[in-house]
Amino acid sequence: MSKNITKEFKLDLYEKLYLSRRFEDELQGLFADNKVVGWIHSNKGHEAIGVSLAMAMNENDYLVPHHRDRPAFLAKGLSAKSILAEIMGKTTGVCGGLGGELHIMDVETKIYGPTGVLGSNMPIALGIAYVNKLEGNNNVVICNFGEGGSNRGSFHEAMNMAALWSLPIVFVCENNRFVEFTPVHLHMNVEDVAGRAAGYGVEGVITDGFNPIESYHTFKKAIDKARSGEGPTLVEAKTYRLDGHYEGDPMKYRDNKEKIEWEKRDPLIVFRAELVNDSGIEELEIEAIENRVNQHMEEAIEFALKSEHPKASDTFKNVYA
Ligand SMILES: Cc1ncc(C[n+]2csc(CCOP(=O)(O)OP(=O)(O)O)c2C)c(N)n1
Repeated sequence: MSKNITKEFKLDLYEKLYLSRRFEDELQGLFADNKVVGWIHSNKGHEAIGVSLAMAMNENDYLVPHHRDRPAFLAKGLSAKSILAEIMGKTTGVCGGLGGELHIMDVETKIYGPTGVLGSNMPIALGIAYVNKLEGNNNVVICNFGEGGSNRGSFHEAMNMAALWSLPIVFVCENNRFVEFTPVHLHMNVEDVAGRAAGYGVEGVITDGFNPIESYHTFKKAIDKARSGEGPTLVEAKTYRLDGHYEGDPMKYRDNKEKIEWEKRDPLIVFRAELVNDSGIEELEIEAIENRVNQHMEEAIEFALKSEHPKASDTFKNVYA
């Protein structure tokens, strides 16, 4: 059963959404100041998916994410400090600064991935789900990917085996309508990734990835189903990538009118307005949350900036093969 959506729940959700957005704003600023090692891929437009998903999970559930899942990392309890320091290549980062943006891994919060190879997280998620089933430990695995990732062979293999073995796994496709610089209709002949689930005898559902409450209910239902032994679900969360593929992408391939229409539905604006207009929450209460998050981000930035880069002699630390 889904949790009741209380005022506290909504405020907690908003705090996590706001933290996710502020994190991206600050990260983009640090990138512009040349403080970041490597590329970054903005999550703007994915916040409602990541946050509602993490809130629908149990603490011991596993997240095997893709490259736009920082909102889920933050909402699952990985600190802004340790993510930021990692992306800036500092020793205080969650992987000691050696993983960078694309390899955020944390055993404590059960975040396993992502990797730089699209779709390579799917067999990993499948393996963890298989172990969970053998151990009978009741933990569910969430495997995230984009609609581009769903075109890979690993998607077919993972869906097939997960269905066959009725594994405790939920596949989450974050369909943001672009694969790098290519709009969705130029790389797929179907409108809905969820429809692909039927080919494996799996339930496929669509949720509005700009609506955090609807997404929360959808994810919770799929996770509860997996936990109760009824097998996998493919959830397609429809969203829109509000920024470029990576920072610095001039986005010449996209229709600006379309972008403006989606921006009007931005959950950071719409959900916030709903809190005030429909849930009777005081503007001051929301501002207090925002101030707290802003302060938290300032501390995270200071922490990451002051932290050290790894030494050259640390290059092969924790390297086993
Ligand atoms: C196997 C593989 N092919 C190509 C790439 C290059 N690449 C990195 S991100 C990306 C776009 C992925 O699109 P999607 O899966 O829809 O996720 P999104 O970036 O839109 O969130 C591509 C093609 C890669 N990393 N791995």
